[in-house]
Amino acid sequence: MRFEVVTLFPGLIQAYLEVGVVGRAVSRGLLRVETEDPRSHTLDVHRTVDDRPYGGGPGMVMKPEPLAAAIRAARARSPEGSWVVGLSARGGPFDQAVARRFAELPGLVLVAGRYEGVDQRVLDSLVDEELSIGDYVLSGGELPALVVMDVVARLVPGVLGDEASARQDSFSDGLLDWPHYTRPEEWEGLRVPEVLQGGHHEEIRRWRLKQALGRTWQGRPALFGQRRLNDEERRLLEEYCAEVGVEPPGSVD
Ligand code: 4GO
Repeated sequence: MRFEVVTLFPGLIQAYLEVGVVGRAVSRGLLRVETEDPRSHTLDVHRTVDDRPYGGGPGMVMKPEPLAAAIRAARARSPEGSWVVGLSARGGPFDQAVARRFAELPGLVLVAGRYEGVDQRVLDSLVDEELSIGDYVLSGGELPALVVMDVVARLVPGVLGDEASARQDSFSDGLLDWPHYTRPEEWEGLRVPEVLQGGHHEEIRRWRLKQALGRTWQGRPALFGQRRLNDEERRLLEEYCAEVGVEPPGSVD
């Protein structure tokens, strides 16, 4: 899979690519990430990429010509069928389902704006979809671009190890994670749950599923909107609710 990031700060993107799961995927050739800087497409001596907003008001707007040239350069390097995504607080919500759709594409061009935003005509002409990573305002689209890249990269075959990728599409899907523990067995008077120390794989599987179900129900009940529970899951969730004293979900069929 190929990512192109259009950004005035390519160093931000490059730094992230040197570490961790994504960094390893790049060095193993599973992902290819390139950047395109609109400033390299300016023609004036000051290398101007922004200008004052029509209609007045504070702040500056990314001017169309260098940004459009950068998007076109990135798109020209991208395989046929790649998708151009703008990162913006007014975009649609980016979530795991959008990431799964993107993971099927040959390439993504991520457009990270700065200042107050991007000239609307560039969005209208060159951007296929605008996405937001959450309801807050950032100073630039680079962090959202990295978020999208990281989430999508983890879905590319081979990027995660077998175990981690199996987990990603097993029952944990659509649920919050279960609690994790490592040594020491007791830390500041707090003990690791007994069940995790026994090596009874079936009991451990049930405990984790129960925790994931219970914590999702407690913290993010709306996530159950899209998810049907099987008999085992319903029973485990009822057990969890009884143990912590919260109301279980009403009978859903
Ligand atoms: C994306 C971009 C927030 C998001 C952004 C978000 N703020 N919630 N700011 O995904 C153009 C100039 C947009 C700054 C950018």
